[in-house]
Amino acid sequence: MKKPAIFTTALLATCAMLLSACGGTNTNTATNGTTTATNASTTTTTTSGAIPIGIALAQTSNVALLGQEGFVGSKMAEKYFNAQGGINGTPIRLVNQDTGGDEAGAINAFQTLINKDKVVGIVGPTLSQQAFSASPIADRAKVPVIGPSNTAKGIPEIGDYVARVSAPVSIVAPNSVKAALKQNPNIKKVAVFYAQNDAFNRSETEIFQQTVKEQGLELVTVQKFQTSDTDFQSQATNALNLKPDLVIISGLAADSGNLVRQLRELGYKGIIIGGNGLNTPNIFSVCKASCDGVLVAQAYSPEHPGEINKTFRKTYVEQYKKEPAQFSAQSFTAVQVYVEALKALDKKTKISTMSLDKLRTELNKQLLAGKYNTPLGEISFTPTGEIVQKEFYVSQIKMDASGTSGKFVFLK
Ligand code: 1QQ
Repeated sequence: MKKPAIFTTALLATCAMLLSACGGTNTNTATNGTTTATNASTTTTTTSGAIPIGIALAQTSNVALLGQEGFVGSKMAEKYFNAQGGINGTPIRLVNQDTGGDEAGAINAFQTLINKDKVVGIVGPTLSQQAFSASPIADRAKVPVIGPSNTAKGIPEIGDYVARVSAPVSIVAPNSVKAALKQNPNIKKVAVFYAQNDAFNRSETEIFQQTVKEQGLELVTVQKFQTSDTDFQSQATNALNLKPDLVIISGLAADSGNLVRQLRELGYKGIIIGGNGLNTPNIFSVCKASCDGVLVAQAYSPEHPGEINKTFRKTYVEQYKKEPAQFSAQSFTAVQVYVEALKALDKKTKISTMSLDKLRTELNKQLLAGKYNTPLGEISFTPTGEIVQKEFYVSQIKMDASGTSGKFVFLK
């Protein structure tokens, strides 16, 4: 069976002349005779000839506190790389499908992007919890996926088509424990909290608990909660009765923010470490003044000296009047990987001559083979799709006196 070819030069020329015809039909026969699948509902893609990259992030639900930042980063990348000529002259076009906060939403978004929007690859989903359900679908369909913020153990191992630009908890999380010990070498007793209904949090807490033991600290209690919880009085009281000198929290944004606030309200004065779920300024409105002092390990620093990061940071600050967040930098990076891999592929074999199936397969091979100078620094991938990244950081939240706004201050 003949596979659908896309982006043929002939098709682009035909579409340029017959915009409405291209947008309104389901198949087009380009002048070179190849049958080209197009889709009436993705008219911009087909009429503009832009190369569609799928973005499947949480733009709604509680998880939007994390997903929106990813979305912003991907948008910035689209603008930036298209201004630089896209894929050797052909622009990219991001096709957004909101995943919401759960697995079903992520599965739907992935299926739509794969089958209806016919994207060449996907950036997403926001949570590891969603990735374990949705990414296998892309893998089976042989569509590349780059996880922009999935940090749980086992994500790249989902399949050959699944990679990530978000360094795993095993590499990132221990740094914050070491930073806490630097700030207070007298820490002995540690209380750990984690959201037990979320794959990333189960994975992160395992690393935190292991690090606590490796550092010779005493793990006095492990308290569990749900990502949907808002009241932590009983877990917080149980833990504080044991007089910990360090509290470590693995949750998502809203739940962790509320837990931080309630621990301070109950009188806890020691250091709090937040995991990756607290890695967003969006928690400031949840824990307000109580966010002050929370330590969060980072896989991105706005101060990274690379040229692309300087441009990324400057553009971001101009637009949003604050420093770029890790999730924005990671999504920008995920789009960048696609752009650079597509460019390299196109130089070897014109991608306009490839069927969509072939392009997806070749793109997957190409992206795993490349080296990229990104806002995260220089990165590459292991053959399984794990990110290889050099620099990691720890930040501390500094809230202003009113407790309404704050920032992540990077520790030296
Ligand atoms: C994961 C995470 C989340 C906190 C990212 C938004 O690290 O689910 O893996």
